[in-house]
Amino acid sequence: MNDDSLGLRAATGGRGVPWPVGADGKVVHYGACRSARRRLPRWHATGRDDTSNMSKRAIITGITGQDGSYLAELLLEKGYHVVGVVRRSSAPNLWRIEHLLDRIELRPADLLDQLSILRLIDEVRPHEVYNLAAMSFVPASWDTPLLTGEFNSQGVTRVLEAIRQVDRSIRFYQASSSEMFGKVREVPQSEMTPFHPRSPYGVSKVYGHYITVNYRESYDMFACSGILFNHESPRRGLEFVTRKVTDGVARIKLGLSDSLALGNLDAQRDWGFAGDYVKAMWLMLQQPSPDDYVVATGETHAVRELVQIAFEHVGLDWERYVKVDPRYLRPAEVDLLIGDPSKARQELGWRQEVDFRGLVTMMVDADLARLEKGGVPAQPLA
Ligand code: NAP
Ligand code: G4F
Repeated sequence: MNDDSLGLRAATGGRGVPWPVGADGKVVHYGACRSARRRLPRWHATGRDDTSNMSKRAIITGITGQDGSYLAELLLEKGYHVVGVVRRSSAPNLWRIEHLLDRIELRPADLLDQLSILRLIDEVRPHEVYNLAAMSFVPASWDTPLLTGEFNSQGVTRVLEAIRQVDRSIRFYQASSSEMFGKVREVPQSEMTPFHPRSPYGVSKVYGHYITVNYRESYDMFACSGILFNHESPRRGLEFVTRKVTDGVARIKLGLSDSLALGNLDAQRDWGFAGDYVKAMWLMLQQPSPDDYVVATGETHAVRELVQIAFEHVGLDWERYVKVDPRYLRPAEVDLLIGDPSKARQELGWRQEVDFRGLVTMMVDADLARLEKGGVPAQPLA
């Protein structure tokens, strides 16, 4: 498959990615044969110039998703050459990165296809790989539990294995999730809290987390797992509760709808802004050694509170519009999530900038603006 077969010619940068420059200012050559590649130093002994982002290349799997789009923006700001992974689909799904298409390179690969991942890593020779691609919607994981495992568990192994075979000095970020805590064993949840996942999604992410830890411990690879709590934005998929609520509120306000059907209003989540959270991903890969970090706000709010703030923001009383529909209840629920981000704050210097109310009102405003401009639901203008 080539870029053309995906209809991506216009969106795809040149294949001639620059070679990295070493600390001595000389171009680093990796050798043409596999045996030479195997002799490459590991991450702690690399001759690469890690102090300058100007020469760095990063691969983002899941670049068409919410986090991928914000991370691509961040890495471009830092001077990276950004390579985004897109999978074949019957219709392109590029709306979140449309504004970046002339500055990033898109390459075809799929987490289900080991050879495509191996070829990608071998051809791009990135300094950093951010593995954000996943089946990320929890309810869908009960409908497709095996496929969810293929994406979210074996998919991680495929990327790690490709890195191991091509160049173990490549730094790796795995998008782990607070869903792994599930039926929580302690409050708040930290890096030391045991996991008790409550969905096939949560179970699949536990595998992804531990295989990342295992490759770090087995092969001395710079592999980090970011245990991120819920993070949202105007680019969030419409099926997730925050976006469903803010889109619903905007529709009701504009007279396009007269009710909003939701599931469990009592569930509590630690919600932050995706734009803040991608900074933590990058910071993890800039540390002297690899580790795992919880990224969260340290606050929790019920879905009911999210609903109340969103309706209040447009001057409406939520109780007149919201209906509970049992179709949106889950076979097993995660009742309460609240993260302890102390380690990320102390070791990474990470801080959130957008608070919960700021996040909800930002999303309502963005949905109002989109709908007023006639934006279609699947392709928000934000
Ligand atoms: P998202 O918007 O659903 O994006 C998922 C991305 O994965 C999309 O780009 C999708 O591509 C891609 N993808 C899915 N299956 C793939 C495959 N087989 N091969 C290649 N790409 C594939 O998710 P997100 O909110 O940005 O989350 C990013 C990551 O963080 C996910 O791993 C998620 O599980 C994890 N996470 C998210 C949160 C959160 O609150 N957002 C919290 C913790 C962890 P298409 O466009 O082709 O569908
Ligand atoms: O927005 P949600 O669908 O997100 P959920 O299940 O917490 O998962 C998200 O966050 C995880 C991190 O903890 C990520 F790993 C995962 O990829 C995803 O990004 O649901 C949040 C809560 C749930 O308790 C759900 O039962 O909202 C409740 N809820 C109530 N009514 C609803 C609805 N959720 C959805 N999607 N739709 C409803 O109508």
